[in-house]
Amino acid sequence: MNDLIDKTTPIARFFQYDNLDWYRRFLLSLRYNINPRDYNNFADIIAKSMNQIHGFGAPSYDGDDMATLDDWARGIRQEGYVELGQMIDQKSIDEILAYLKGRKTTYLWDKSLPPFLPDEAPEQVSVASYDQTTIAMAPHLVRLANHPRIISVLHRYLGMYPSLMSLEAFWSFPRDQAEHAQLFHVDQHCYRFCKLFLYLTDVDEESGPHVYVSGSGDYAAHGRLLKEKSGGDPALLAKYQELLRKQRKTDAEVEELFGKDRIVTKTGKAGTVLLGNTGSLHKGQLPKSKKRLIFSALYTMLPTIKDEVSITPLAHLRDEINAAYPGAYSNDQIAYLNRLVAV
Ligand SMILES: O=C(O)CCC(=O)C(=O)O
Ligand SMILES: [Fe+2]
Repeated sequence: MNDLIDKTTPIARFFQYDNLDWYRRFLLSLRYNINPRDYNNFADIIAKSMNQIHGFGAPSYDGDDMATLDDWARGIRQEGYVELGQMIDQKSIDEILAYLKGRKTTYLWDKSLPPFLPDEAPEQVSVASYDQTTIAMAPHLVRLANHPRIISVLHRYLGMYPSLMSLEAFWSFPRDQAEHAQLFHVDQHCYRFCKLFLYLTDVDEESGPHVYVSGSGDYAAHGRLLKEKSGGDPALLAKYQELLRKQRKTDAEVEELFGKDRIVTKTGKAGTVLLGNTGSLHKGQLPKSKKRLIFSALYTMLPTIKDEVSITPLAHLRDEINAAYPGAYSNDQIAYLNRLVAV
């Protein structure tokens, strides 16, 4: 089939139909060539295709909050975030904190800095993060990330079975200057995706609550907003377009464009769970006087392709999920759900 191709040229290997690297490149360039305002349509196409390929039905969840599941999924679609309340009790929080005690962290935004204990974080470190293996082996966390209530909401929201793509847990410290994810930004993990956030410490205004801009994840609505805000003034339109494009935005810029009313600050007791489309504008507010520990799990439709996958062997996981949520999943579903973080 490839006889006509000069196999000595560097490009030749890409003509081979079984070249995985070619598909990888194709999917990645597709990602960057699709305009974000078309993500929703494309996500529907992916969901349909994946459902055909995998043939998974919805997780069989029979909690007494079935109607609420639809409301939550709609909330993620429309506002971007929903709060699921306290899903982990204090005893479990204490067990997680006891497990993490004495384990080292790294500076989330400069991995060249050697690991340190969170209590001994250097002054320039604003956010200290545990590695994914440490988090995957912690008590309760992966089990929570597999909770049928959460998976059922995400199944409704994504239109297909979610994949857990990564696990994070990090301390944010009171410092002088907000940086990186402490400034308003949007994440771009997939055509449609969602993050679970679990507060592991009590979070009030002093301890860096998570903040998001309601409805800002609806990219198709941005055109209308820009038109409305600029009132037909081309210079103003250009200014707001540029502002939307910027990777990080100041609080003042976000207030000017979206209005103060749409900015939502999520305080909550340890154990509080949020589900959020972090394709919405969001940030972790810089803590004022108290440090904050948060766990997050990222769920996508597809592997993110460009991000590295870190897989932890967790031999007990299937039994643990089956025991915690009897009848909720088939073993294939458990394997699929966790395949990018654990085997
Ligand atoms: O620290 C936070 O609350 C926000 C972190 C963030 O931007 C994210 O996890 O996507
Ligand atoms: Fe983010």
